[in-house]
Amino acid sequence: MFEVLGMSSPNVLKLVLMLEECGFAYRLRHVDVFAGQQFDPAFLAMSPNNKVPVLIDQRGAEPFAVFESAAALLYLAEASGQMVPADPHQRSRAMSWLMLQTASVGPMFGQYTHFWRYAPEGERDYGVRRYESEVARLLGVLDRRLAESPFVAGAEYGLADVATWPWIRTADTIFPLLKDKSVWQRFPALKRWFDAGSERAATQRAVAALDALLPDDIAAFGRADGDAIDRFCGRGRHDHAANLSAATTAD
Ligand SMILES: N[C@@H](CCC(=O)N[C@@H](CS)C(=O)NCC(=O)O)C(=O)O
Repeated sequence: MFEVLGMSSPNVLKLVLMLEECGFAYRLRHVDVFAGQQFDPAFLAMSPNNKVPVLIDQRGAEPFAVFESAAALLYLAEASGQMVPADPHQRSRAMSWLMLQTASVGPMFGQYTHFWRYAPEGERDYGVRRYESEVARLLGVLDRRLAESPFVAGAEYGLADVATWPWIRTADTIFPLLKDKSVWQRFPALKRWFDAGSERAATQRAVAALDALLPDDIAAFGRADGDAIDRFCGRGRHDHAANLSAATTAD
């Protein structure tokens, strides 16, 4: 049995998709990031970067926690012997696309979400333009790749698809950039791949499991006051850089 600590977000969906594709039994446990549960010492002991998801392998004598979603995907690939090619070159190609997801797609799409959703009025325009531009560029990178390859890393559905699909789902569902659905005409190969991914039985089970956490997130967000949102965003009295300068001056 595996446990996933998380919320209804794309980085968490990656793990749920992978667990479903590999046929592992799992349980999802909600973490209230708006209440700051990711900063609890017990959580930080598992995830030192105070982020969800965390994968907990409960099959052994002692539970084993894995942080960083791509590391958790690789852990599950090794545990199952599935979703990653054995051939060294194909395997390397899968790692490149997996790392492109974790180094570029996740952070750029995530910062775009931060600016259009959380930036204070009057401070959002430059950030939104910068990250919207990056999102558009990365959608183009993926579209060009998928015009030449059935799946992100090659001929077989695998790790890189599972890592990337949740962020394309989020883009399609909530991004202002894709509110006008005709934008999809610019990315036909990506759309073909995204729609094929949506039809997979494992994807449908994973999305249903993840969406079951949505009411918890909505309730958590509703309970969060301004200070709690500031902690989540690292600003106000939770601004890490300002607190660093204050501590340095006091020394
Ligand atoms: N690189 C991390 C990113 C995870 C991440 O950004 N998690 C967000 C939710 S999707 C989070 O935990 N935010 C809470 C916080 O930053 O305090 C991964 O892939 O696991």
